[in-house]
Amino acid sequence: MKRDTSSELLARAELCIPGGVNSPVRAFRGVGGTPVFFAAGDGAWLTDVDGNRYVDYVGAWGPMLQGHAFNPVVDAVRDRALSGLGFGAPSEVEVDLAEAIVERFPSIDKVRMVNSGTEATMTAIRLARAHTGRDLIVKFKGCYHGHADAFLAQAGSGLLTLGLPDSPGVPQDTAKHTMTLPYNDAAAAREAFDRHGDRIAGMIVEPVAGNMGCVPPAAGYLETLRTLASDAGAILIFDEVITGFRVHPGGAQTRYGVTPDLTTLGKAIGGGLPVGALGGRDELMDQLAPLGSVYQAGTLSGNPLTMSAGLAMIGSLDEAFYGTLATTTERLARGIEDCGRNHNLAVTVNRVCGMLSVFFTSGRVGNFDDVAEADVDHYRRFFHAMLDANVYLAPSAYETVFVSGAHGNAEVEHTLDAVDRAFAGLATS
Ligand code: HOZ
Repeated sequence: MKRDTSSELLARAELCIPGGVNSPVRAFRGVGGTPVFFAAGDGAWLTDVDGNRYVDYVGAWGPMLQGHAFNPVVDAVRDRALSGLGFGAPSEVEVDLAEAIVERFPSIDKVRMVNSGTEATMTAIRLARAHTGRDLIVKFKGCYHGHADAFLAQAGSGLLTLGLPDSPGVPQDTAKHTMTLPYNDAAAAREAFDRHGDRIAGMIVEPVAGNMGCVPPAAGYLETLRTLASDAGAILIFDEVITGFRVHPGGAQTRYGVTPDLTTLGKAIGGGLPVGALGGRDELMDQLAPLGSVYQAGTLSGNPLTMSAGLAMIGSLDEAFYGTLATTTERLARGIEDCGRNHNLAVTVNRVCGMLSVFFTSGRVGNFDDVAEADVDHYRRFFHAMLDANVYLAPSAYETVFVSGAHGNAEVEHTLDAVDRAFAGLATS
């Protein structure tokens, strides 16, 4: 397959953009080779600048729940754009989207819009610290909460892809206030709270981890975190930037029945445009300026184009959508497991509605240590075999496959056929 135009664009990009990309995982350092530059997306398909077409499982890293160029979202953005791109002042559509979120998330009385997941998580821990008068933040190894200083210890996503333990430039004085625990390990969490509970301001977790691949919570784990935080007077923050509106209309918190104090959202609520949000009960949210003294602000926050896109997206997510998304995810997961068995390959496929991950290892993958056992070289070869068979997966063994409502029978069959051939190649080499 020819990708000459992508190569030419990369050469140009490398002269004016660090690494040629605006977010590091896109550079293909985790899998080798040249990043593909895309020209267009429609439904479950992407078209690259050389005219090749791929079934897309990145979905812009999550927001494209209905596939690319979804008509209701495109129409909403086009209509809104004709009335002005932004005012830096309140507009009705911000209220509409906030109401739609509050209606679906029982833990959220109020929501503040920001422009990225990173802004949302930064604000969440500021609020937790202000509310408790404590400094310590607990996070989990392999979870990723954006690139603010406090979160760059043993983080997932790009840091795992590039093999970086954390980032230079984070002051020791900041890093010392972050404690990192193993994910899905209730005993480790209990021990940390026994020893440091009265110093912990907040605990932030991806209720389904999506940045070390997809790693669902063990039974009872989220409940344990809830109890520990409540008993210690600490704030429990669910980072639902990925899972919000994907695994359930009310997020992972509704799916698993565990209520956090604060929730961060992003991706789907912007319909594909840049967005983040922070929500929680009144008592906490009213501490944000202008009602309270916890400062947070943003010129582009609540941008009407973004709000319109998000509202159209959320409005399209009915029961039938979630039924289809769950079925498609399960068909893909089982199909990949079957291919693994047929070719005698050690493969574990984790999944939760709309998310799945293929780990080249046998046995359960429940935390980062299990993820690290998987064969990354197999993933690299799998990725390229799939790419050459017109299937675009995340260019990293540590990201999630995102399924959308636009993935139908034809896409599933095309994908499983490609997996079968890719696994045959892995098995014989
Ligand atoms: N950190 C993002 C995935 N978890 C990657 C974002 C991007 O490259 O667009």
